[in-house]
Amino acid sequence: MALDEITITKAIVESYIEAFLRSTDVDVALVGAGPANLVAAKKLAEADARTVVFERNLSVGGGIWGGGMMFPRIVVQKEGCRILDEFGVWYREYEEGYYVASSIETVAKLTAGVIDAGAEIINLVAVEDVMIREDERVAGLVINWEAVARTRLHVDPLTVRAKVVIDGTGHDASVCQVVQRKIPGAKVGSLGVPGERPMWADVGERTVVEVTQEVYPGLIAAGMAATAVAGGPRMGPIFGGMLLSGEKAAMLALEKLGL
Ligand code: 48F
Repeated sequence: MALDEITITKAIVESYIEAFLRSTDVDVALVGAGPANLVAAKKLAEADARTVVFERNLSVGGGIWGGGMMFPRIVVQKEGCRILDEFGVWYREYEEGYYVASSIETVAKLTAGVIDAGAEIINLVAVEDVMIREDERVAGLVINWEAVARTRLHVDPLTVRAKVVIDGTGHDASVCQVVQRKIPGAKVGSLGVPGERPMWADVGERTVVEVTQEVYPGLIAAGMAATAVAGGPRMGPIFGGMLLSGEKAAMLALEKLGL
């Protein structure tokens, strides 16, 4: 078969644009494709919520890849293994209650789970702002190519309407920060995004799940973003809390959607 470059070009552009257009009006828009949001996206899509994840980097997976100090392994405590099982991630017990998994397998299988459940993942697109409405609730996202942000080109963004937004942007809590900064009088969470505290794995892991919540009307914080909003401690390369936080964020979003 003779190959035509223009057919290849059209196949790529048309199929991408179709997916992109489907993603402009959704039930849940998730910002960041780290572990918390990958778990949340799978659960949402499984419950038939129209779901899109925006990730500014080329690769999804956030802080999973690097494991601990570039040793590509993650530790998950007993409570989180249920979620690894759901995604089919292999792990072994290291010591009682501590389980270890490959970072690479974890990213691959979480990502495959999201896609198989029917959610869209859009990479290379950064969320730079939110849309708000009369009642000041978050009503969607303002997006642009990450390349535009990195090259500081003056290019206006586009928008996505969403009934619920989940900030899973990790330590930066970048969506929560935007809301806190740009909406006069807004208080995101009860403290207004003070940022995370130094490391304390035990407390950090429990806190991240407890503080996963709607932090502003229409905006749920998950994973490290939830910790940053609540001023909880960081926990390092143990990931059970992130997985369980994602599960809780999805449950809260589904409650809001009535699904
Ligand atoms: O940081 P990240 O992995 O989020 P998480 O789910 O997990 C935290 C852990 O990885 C680790 C930890 C574990 O104990 O402490 O840090 O809370 O992933 C966040 C993702 O969000 C993307 C970013 O590139 C990363 O992949 N991201 C951040 N800001 C934006 C964004 C943005 N404005 N637009 C789109 N993506």
